[in-house]
Amino acid sequence: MKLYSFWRSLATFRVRIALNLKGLVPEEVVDVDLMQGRQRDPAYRDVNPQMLLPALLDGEGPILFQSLAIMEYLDETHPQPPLLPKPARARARVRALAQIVACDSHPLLVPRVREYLEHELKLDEPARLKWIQHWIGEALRALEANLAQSRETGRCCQGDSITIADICLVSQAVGANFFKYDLAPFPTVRRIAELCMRHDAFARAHPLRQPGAPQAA
Ligand SMILES: N[C@@H](CCC(=O)N[C@@H](CS)C(=O)NCC(=O)O)C(=O)O
Repeated sequence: MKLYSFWRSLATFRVRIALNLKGLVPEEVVDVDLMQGRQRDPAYRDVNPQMLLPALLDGEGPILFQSLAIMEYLDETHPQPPLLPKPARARARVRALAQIVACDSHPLLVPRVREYLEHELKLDEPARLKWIQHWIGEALRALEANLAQSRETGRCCQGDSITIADICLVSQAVGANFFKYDLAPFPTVRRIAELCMRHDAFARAHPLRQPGAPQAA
């Protein structure tokens, strides 16, 4: 396996957690520096025409992209431990919780959006931070309300086993931290994030533990 990665990428963080949980170690990790715009280099565009991280090459390919699709692929090809529950309703809930993060919040915070706000819409730094914090908060409020109300919630988002929803929740919590968003009003999110981060598979995947990362974000 070859993983295209960058320390700060929250979508790649999700895939790193899934790989770790499955006990999979890519033979090669290719660094694509998002801060220098390397995702737009022709060499990487040939790998993933969408010019986003992560991308994963498994064997001969074709290339895998989009973190949710990659995590489900890993779950299907390496079923133990499962990252989705068996019952259809529970699977739907796990996917829905994951999508609050990966489809409705995180895409609004990524470099291409921040660059558009800065260069096209001419928003200054405080306005850009306001944008980011708004969308982080929307997802945290939705997660907290669902998790706190639902009988399905256990030690993890869905019962007591780690699923794709927990992986996404952790990426949201770490992203909130990067952008100085206080998690105190979201006790259930915090509790699950803290529980997961005590797990080695999550801890080793943390953005700040990757090559090239600074001591603090
Ligand atoms: N929905 C995608 C999001 C991918 C994404 O936006 N990745 C970010 C890094 S976390 C990226 O590569 N951004 C580059 C850019 O915005 O130019 C996924 O979950 O994989």
